[in-house]
Amino acid sequence: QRSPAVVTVTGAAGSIGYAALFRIAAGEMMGPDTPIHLRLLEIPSGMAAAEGTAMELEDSAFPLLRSIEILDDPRQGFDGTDVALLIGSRPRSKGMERGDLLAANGQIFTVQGRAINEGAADGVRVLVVGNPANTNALVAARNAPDVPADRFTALTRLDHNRAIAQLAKRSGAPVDDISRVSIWGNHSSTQYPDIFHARVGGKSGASFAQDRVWLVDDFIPTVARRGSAIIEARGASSAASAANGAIDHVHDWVLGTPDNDWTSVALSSPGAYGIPEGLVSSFPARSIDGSWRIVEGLAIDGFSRKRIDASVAELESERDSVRSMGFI
Ligand code: NAX
Repeated sequence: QRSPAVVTVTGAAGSIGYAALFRIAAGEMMGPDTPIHLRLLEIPSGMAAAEGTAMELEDSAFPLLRSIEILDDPRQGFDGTDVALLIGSRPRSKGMERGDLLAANGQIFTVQGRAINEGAADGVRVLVVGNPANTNALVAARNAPDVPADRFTALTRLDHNRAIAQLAKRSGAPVDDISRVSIWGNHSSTQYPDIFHARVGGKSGASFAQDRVWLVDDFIPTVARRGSAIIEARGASSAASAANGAIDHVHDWVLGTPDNDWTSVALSSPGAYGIPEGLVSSFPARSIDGSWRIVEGLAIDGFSRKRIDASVAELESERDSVRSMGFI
């Protein structure tokens, strides 16, 4: 057995938290050999529900689950943390302006970034799920100056998985015959799901992209607006699939991506592909020896460039907003 991992989940009483925690405790995220110490971090109004979730976790008698703590103090919540899933955030309520949303979340992720900076384990891995995820990750990272920026990531794996699923439907190829899909930019409706470098069974993704009507009017908007379609159908936002994406993300970060494939991760740009340094943007990336490496050297044509640039422009404007509010 490996040494135990301290896993902190914020928003533990919420829908995604509920869908994620049991799978984490079952070993699906850190692998079957790593015992887990769980920290459920909530705000005071979520503490009672988190207690209930903790009772159910206990009642599952997961062999790998060593302890469960329920906390509402970020400092205690991130003390010694190896993996932090930052799921809890302030949702957009009716009539809320985008600026108000960025301000409310700027507060939350400033506090959490500082607490991670003070107390988390060396080598901490942070995944931000709570929206606006990319910019929340930027705020947290900037408030944790002693933690390398590449330890802060945001979730676009759900978008990545959605793109694979749509491509499987279109091609008839099974999901596990599809590789090298890429999500670029922001986790928002401006994201760009890129299939030009994908492999679909024995074929190139580019051969599917030749059908521009399908690509532009169907594939790209279906992936980019899937979250809204699910809210409309379910009356609630994606929870189990988001939890699944988060678990896939951390699993691959810790244990590696499969040979000959890559995944999509929002991480601090080193300036790759002309994306301004420091923006937390989604890139195609491989996990090697426990670190994300952006896939280099992909040819980006005019079609893709235009779409990447539009999403990056949105990220820049979010960054400028949180900067003007003093969060970074
Ligand atoms: P819920 O409203 O069910 O749960 C959120 C939980 O977070 C609540 O229990 C709340 O008390 C808690 N919380 C709020 N502020 C907190 C803080 N400062 N510290 C600790 N806990 C806090 O939302 P849920 O459906 O679980 O979604 C959570 C977040 O994920 C939302 O921001 C949502 O927009 C985002 N999503 C991100 C996705 C992605 O792919 N990146 C996809 C799914 C989802 O939309």
